Amino acid sequence: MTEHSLTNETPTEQQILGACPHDCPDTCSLLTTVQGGIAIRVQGNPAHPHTDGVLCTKVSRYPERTYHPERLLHPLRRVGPKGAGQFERVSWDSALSDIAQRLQAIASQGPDAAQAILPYSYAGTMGLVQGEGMAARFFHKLGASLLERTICASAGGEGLMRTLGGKLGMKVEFFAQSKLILIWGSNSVGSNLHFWRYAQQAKRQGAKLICIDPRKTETAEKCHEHIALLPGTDAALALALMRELIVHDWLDHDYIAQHTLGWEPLRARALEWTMERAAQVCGIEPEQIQSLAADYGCCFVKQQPAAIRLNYGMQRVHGGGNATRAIACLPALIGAWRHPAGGLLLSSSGNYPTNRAALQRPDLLAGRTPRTLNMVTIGDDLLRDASPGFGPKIEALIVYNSNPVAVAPDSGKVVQGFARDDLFTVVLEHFQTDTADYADYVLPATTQLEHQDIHSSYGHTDVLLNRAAIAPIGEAKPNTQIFRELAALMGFDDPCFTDNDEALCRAAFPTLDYAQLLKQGFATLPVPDAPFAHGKFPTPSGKCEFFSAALAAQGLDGLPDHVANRELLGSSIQYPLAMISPPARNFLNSSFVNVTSLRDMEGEPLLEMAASDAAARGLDSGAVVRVFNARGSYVCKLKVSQRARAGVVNGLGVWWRKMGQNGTNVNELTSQQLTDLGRAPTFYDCLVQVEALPQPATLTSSTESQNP
Ligand SMILES: Nc1nc2c(c(=O)[nH]1)N[C@H]1C(S)=C(S)[C@@H](COP(=O)(O)OP(=O)(O)OC[C@H]3O[C@@H](n4cnc5c(=O)[nH]c(N)nc54)[C@H](O)[C@@H]3O)O[C@H]1N2
Ligand SMILES: Nc1nc2c(c(=O)[nH]1)N[C@H]1C(S)=C(S)[C@@H](COP(=O)(O)OP(=O)(O)OC[C@H]3O[C@@H](n4cnc5c(=O)[nH]c(N)nc54)[C@H](O)[C@@H]3O)O[C@H]1N2
Ligand code: SF4
Ligand SMILES: [Mo]
Repeated sequence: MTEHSLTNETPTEQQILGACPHDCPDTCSLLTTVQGGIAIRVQGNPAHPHTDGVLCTKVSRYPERTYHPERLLHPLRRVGPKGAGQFERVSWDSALSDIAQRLQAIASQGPDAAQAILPYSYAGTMGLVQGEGMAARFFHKLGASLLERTICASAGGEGLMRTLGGKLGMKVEFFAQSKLILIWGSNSVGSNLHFWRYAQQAKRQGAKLICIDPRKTETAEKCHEHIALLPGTDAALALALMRELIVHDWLDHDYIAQHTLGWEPLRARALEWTMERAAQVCGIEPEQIQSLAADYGCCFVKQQPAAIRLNYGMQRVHGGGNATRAIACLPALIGAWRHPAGGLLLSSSGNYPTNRAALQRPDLLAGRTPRTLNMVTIGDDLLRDASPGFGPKIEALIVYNSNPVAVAPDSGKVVQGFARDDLFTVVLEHFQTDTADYADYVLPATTQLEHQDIHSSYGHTDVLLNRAAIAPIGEAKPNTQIFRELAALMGFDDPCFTDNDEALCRAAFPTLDYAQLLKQGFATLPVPDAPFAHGKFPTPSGKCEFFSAALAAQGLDGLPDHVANRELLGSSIQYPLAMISPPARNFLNSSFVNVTSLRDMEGEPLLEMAASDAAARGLDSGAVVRVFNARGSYVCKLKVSQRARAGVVNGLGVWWRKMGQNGTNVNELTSQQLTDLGRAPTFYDCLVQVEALPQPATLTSSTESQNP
């Protein structure tokens, strides 16, 4: 709603409170300035302590993304071949009625036939309402296949769950008072900015910061020490660190005795990991482990708080679940949990009293148990025929809040699957993404400035309400509205399909004071300052479970161990380099890649390589290279960089394929293999080779002579 001043020509400004919708631990509180119905500025809310008036570069450019000239404004129907991006404008009525008919035709083939329909979504918005609010109701009622939403965090999540009992840990604000901070598998400066501000506060007060990351990131540069281990070797490092704590008796025996389970077997396991053995596995010097252990042990001796900010970068490998478990054992060993500023934080999302059942209504399945497909293996699954083990072939795919053609692994397969002529695909989007290019229908969705939502966070412990600041652009509709209208067309008459977004927001946290949310935009959960000071872990035993009987019962190792990468450095002559593909600072996964000012900051798709590896291949910075393995081949610019360690190349992600030199991105190279725990992807467990591409002149002529 806009107001116009009576006294002069310029419309008055209004400020609307919102929440950043992106998949980022910080979940900032937004303040959008609206003038004459136009959002002219998006700022960080100074009244929200974690946001503290500051946004990252990406989201401070939100008006540029919202009013982007390429925003999808109308429903589109495909008129060219799949992938060619040729569409014609159609009305909402004709698009939705055709989609409803197509889905109905599939669902009516038999009692479980709707399983041939698959929703595919992730965290394009983290909002509980525009996320799975109305969408899950729709798919539950339909009886569509269920989706395991595991593309990001489920190895670490499962590891944490089996050790601490939940996605719980330190409150982020207390990092400001820590004396030692291990930043482990996280590029906080780029991906967790507001945590980094607390870490900076601690640094100014004398804390030591140590970064554990194969890449020398912006964060690693600003820490006192950087341990550039090989990808997928974190458990070996953690076990050797434990051994040092044991050998020097830097152990809180009282905490271990009272609040942990499985100390004796863990001790025996850790004693197998000498510094020399771990150093060899990790590709680092034994002295680095010694020094890390001395710093961690010193906090025990001096009774100073030692904190670990673990992030998901370290769990995208075969052994990601075990590595998380090994690291999550460390704070208990030195009793770090006794202090509010000690312990570990990977995710805080387990603190929220979210009523997911009220939003998503699994009861609408009404006793049916559709199969569950894993979003990581979408490439293979789209190419599978019907079989007793798999169930029906996937006949229809509804994609929202995700860009799988760019972000899912092994994209050669993903593209082949999306290109199937007998697959009916609907994509709800803001932009014509790589995925939208393969759609039969593209439906324009509203952005966070145009719809209402409610948010939890995985980096702090506040709930945020997002109010619509402006009217929808063009004919865009909120995801919820699209699923409401589809439900009506399919004859779903349960009253829950008429709930509006306000009702959905209110249903998410029934125990919360909604009036306060409306007033200040956020509400802080009542969470104890030192959650495990007196044990009380929400595990089956109530203790920090070094040994997990639940894992052992599944035939798995009950203790954490080092589980080597599937694609282990040194194991292949053909593909001798390990490739990781962590986020670029100015993109968020594949979001923002099409925002010109941000793309200009990132330049173009790059591969960082150590000088020694480049010299061995006769390559220089600026060379156009082919990065390849048995799964595919990706062409980009080489950057010889001290950010890359020997043996490891960094292909920063996640670019849109269509902006890549040969129409691919890093995921052309990554595999669909899953992790040890949590059925998660192994993006950073990936071997490649790199070679120069023929000179630009040759490249141009060969491109010209190619048939499209
Ligand atoms: N700017 C920006 N912010 C983001 C994102 C983004 O794309 N861009 N992504 C968001 C998402 S989806 C998530 S899940 C969160 C967290 O997302 P994360 O992917 O955890 O993001 P980063 O903080 O960049 O941490 C990844 C770091 O882990 C390092 N790493 C890779 N392999 C290993 C390993 O085997 N061991 C160790 N120790 N380190 C390893 C990488 O070099 C990188 O610096 O961040 C979110 N924030
Ligand atoms: N190689 C490699 N691949 C990776 C990773 C990596 O580190 N390396 N990281 C992985 C991780 S951690 C993650 S979380 C995944 C993320 O993968 P995705 O969840 O697919 O994230 P995005 O690429 O940001 O795509 C989200 C899409 O949702 C759209 N969207 C946003 N809001 C809305 C909305 O309200 N309605 C609708 N309909 N659409 C909306 C955006 O325009 C965007 O195109 O990628 C994974 N892929
Ligand atoms: S992406 Fe993260 S840092 Fe940036 S505004 Fe959103 S929540 Fe804040
Ligand atoms: Mo993620």
